[in-house]
Amino acid sequence: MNGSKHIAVIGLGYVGLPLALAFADAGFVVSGVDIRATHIALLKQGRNPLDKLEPELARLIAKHQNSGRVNLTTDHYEAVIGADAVFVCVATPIEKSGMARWIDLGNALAAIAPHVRDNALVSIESTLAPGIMYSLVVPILRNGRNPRPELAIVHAPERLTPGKLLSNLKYVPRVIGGVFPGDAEIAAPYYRAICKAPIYLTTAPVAEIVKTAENAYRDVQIAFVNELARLCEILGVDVFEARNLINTCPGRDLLLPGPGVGGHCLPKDGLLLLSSITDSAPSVIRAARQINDSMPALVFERIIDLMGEKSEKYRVALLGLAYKADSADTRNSPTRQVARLLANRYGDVIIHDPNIQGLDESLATILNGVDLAVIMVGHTEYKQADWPALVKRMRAPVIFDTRGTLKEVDLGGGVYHVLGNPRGTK
Ligand code: SAJ
Repeated sequence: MNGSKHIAVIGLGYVGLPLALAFADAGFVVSGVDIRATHIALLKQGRNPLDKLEPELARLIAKHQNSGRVNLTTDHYEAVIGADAVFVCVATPIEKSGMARWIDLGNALAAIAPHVRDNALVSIESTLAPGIMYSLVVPILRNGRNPRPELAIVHAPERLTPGKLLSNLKYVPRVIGGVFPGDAEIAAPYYRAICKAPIYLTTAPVAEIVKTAENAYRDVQIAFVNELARLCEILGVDVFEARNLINTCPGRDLLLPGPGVGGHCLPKDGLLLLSSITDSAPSVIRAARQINDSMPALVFERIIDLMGEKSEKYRVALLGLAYKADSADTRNSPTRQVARLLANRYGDVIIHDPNIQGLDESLATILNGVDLAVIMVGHTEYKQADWPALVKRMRAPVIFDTRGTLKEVDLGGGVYHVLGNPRGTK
């Protein structure tokens, strides 16, 4: 399959934008639509509205600004009219109440349904709760006609990580779940045109489970090691040392404990997976959410303990606002929660992040006169910093490491505490 095909991408965020650019780069004619006029305006100027740490994304935006292969619009009709395939990439978030919000997806589908041409493919890349393809997506797309043979509909859930959007698209295997027999086979050549990894064909309900369960599983794994960290705190055992030794046993791959689970996917996908469960049976997925959500408060308590009596006058610096290492993405950042708890109690709190404009002063400036530096994210810059020089600038050279990032680093006499070991100093 090649560029003689015209595709439309609905929603140009973390998922839709790299997808649209990958198709354009593979020679397809692409129409991209987003309801955010400012977002479209930035893209039309050749500017990258997303992850500043992904240079390849910026390069492709600039490359296709005038390539004639990418048309950007806020008008759904203009985007989908005549398209051979439509890829729906709108966000499907969870409300504060814990309920999934389907309104954005529903609105996007309703906006395109009357205009998608007969025999076109519609692929839903947005993460869905089990059952949503049949209960929401197909009825809206049907819009008074039979979806088959007039439309092929699949769920091909995205598997992208900020910072690696384009390489994930190319090298991470894809799962395509068809609504009717034959639909997944119609979608496969489109994905083969942009993805070098294996492509697995299945049914829509299986694809719904696969996507939400792969992230729920990761959340549960992180919760396990976070629970272990909490236990080790009580027992005075170094959780990072214990973890390394546990992982010497074949088949044990404990993830890393930390100050909580942020990002767009992990905090919500387990809840989406559970959303059709109405009974109150015990749930390891729900328990994992509670454990991971409790971590910022645990970090806050440790900070209070470390500040001790002098806490009112202490200056604390939280190092890292991104939700994970070497990223500039702050969605659901655990650091924000710790900062809020600290601010409620003491007022100002210093936050640093080398990847975020406005928070990227030098560590030497940030740590000047600080009593406690808290490593919230394992950014490479923190691993590679000249700590013996930095601790000299601190008023009290105390470092609390919630990620184990500095365990092997020379701190030049700084007092080191690590999450999961209250007595853990170097
Ligand atoms: N985290 C830990 N300990 C770990 C790993 C992660 O505390 O050992 C925390 C991170 O700091 C972060 C959160 O969990 O706050 C999520 O981290 P993540 O590495 O899982 O990254 P995400 O949220 O970007 O997850 C994405 C997922 N991809 C999609 O949803 C398409 C996930 O399935 C991938 O496994 C992950 O990227 C990845 O490995 O890059």
